[in-house]
Amino acid sequence: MAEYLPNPEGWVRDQVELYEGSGGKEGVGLRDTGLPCIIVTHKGSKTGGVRKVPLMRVKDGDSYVLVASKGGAEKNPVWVYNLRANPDVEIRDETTVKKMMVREVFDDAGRARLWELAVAAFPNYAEYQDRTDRKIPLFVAE
Ligand code: F42
Repeated sequence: MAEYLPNPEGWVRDQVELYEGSGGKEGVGLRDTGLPCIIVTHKGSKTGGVRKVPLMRVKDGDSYVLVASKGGAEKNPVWVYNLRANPDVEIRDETTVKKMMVREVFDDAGRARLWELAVAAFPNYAEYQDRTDRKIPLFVAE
């Protein structure tokens, strides 16, 4: 079993610990918005350690859309490179945990459809995209 390497960002780490520690019964909502989040457990591309990131829950049927917005930061979140290197993930959605595979979506039509779902689930994503020059990476977990 690889070692769990907690997220260095305090509020994110606290959410992961509450969410996972309660078996998905607590800590599901994003701070003041209360909008639902999922936890994506994956492997660090350099350390090989277990990484856990909370993301907004964006569903496309039984699949999840993972939006690498990082609040509109200039650089991609590090988990993007982890997922590109190793697409095997485990997704916790409240009390349900599933092993899934991710793939990045590059084509314009595919991205446009998923982006619409993302903004419907979490309207701030639109503002985050306006804030940055990078094209926010999108992954589908299925
Ligand atoms: N971030 C999003 O991008 N999209 C969302 O929808 C989103 C929602 C959300 C909801 C709740 C919440 O609590 C947080 C939310 N976040 C969302 C923030 C998200 O959870 C991440 O914290 C954020 O995207 C930043 O991701 P990051 O991978 O850049 O994380 C940083 C803080 C981090 O953990 N960095 C580590 C560090 O030590 O600095 C590195 C982690 C890592 O993966 N290291 C790799 C390894 O091998 O272990 C190697 C790294 C390398 O150098 O290549």
